Amino acid sequence: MRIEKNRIADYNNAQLAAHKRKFDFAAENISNVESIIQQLMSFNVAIPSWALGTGGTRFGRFPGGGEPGTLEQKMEDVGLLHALNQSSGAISLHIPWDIPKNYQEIKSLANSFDLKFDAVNSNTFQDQKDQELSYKFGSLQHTNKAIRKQAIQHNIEVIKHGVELGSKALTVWLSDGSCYPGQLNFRKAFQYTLESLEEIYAALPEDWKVFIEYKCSEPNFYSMTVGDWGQSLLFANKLGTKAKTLVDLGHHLPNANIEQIVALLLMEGKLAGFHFNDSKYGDDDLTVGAMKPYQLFLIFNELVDGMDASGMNHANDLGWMIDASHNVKDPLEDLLQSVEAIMLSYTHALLVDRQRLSEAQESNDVVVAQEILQNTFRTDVRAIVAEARLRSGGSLNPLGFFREHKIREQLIAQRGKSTIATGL
Ligand SMILES: [Mn+2]
Repeated sequence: MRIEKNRIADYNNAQLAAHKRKFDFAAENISNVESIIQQLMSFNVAIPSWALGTGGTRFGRFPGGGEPGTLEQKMEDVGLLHALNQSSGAISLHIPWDIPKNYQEIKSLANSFDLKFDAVNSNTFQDQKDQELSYKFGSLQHTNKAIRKQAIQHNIEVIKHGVELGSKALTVWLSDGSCYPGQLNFRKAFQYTLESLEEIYAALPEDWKVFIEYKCSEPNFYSMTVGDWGQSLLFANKLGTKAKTLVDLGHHLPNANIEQIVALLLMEGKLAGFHFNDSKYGDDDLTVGAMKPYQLFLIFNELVDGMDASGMNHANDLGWMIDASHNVKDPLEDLLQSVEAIMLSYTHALLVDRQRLSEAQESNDVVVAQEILQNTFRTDVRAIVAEARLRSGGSLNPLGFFREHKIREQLIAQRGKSTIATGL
């Protein structure tokens, strides 16, 4: 299904007067509000093809109905999100869960929804039905050369799919590691992984990048071969300029200072991009900003500061993606909430008075430095984000529209109550 532009316009018109009051109030004290709105309008967050169905845990899964059963339907869902918020204009495919049958048809479908193809993702963390050799004891790190070769070949295949679609990056997340002390020789595992990554790196087209995602634990619980940003950066530095470190917010040990990690990776020119989510205990994959919105703002504060320091383009020079799971919410509603949280944090980061903050830092005025950040964070910028959506042709209230126009009910009517999104 598609949402016609005039339905969004009608919905917006009914709310326009109230919005204008809120926007005028919010914009009153922001001298550069126009340039902030322009930056918001060009900022997009990719939606992964695996986030459109109901998630679950190893204990159970409770699907809500109307889930996309095909790649085409997943793109349709991202198209719905993008129509409503005008900030979800990209999809990130997971291979082999979402292999296009006909590239031209998929590309023109993407075009019709105004979607681009973000990074493509390989999968060597599970065995596929027709797979010859098992990844039970790892893939790129495996002691058996034939298994490493199979995993390398898979990644090269993923690059080929991405080239056809117009992607510009491969994301490699490895579950490789060990569950018990003694299981693995750490140095050998690192060397095998490096050699495998070198072969994948050699297959990258000239204008491509490879994103190396790290994770502290799970599914391996004693060691992860790409376990933290240090290990990822080691690989990325050894591989070359096209290799960068990808930060997933849920992949750190508790209380890690992610904003500091981001600042240093940016300083080194080695930050690939982000997988956004939120968590309380581990890799909870909760809605972005649901638990720690202040941390999200502090991360965006470093992102904007670091990107500006090296003259980077906020919208295009890093990969922005949501990587979350939706166990008890409608996936589309959850994604709308996540994108909204990201846009709010980005707006807050754009609002920080960097001159004053820098002066406070130079003079060690700790109180003023904290005041600058917290006063910014406590500023209500929701109407500014809504204004950017309005000007882009999106809805003033995406969630409200989704509910009022019974989008999920329509998807259930079209697709049925028991469709299951592939890949979960
Ligand atoms: Mn991730």
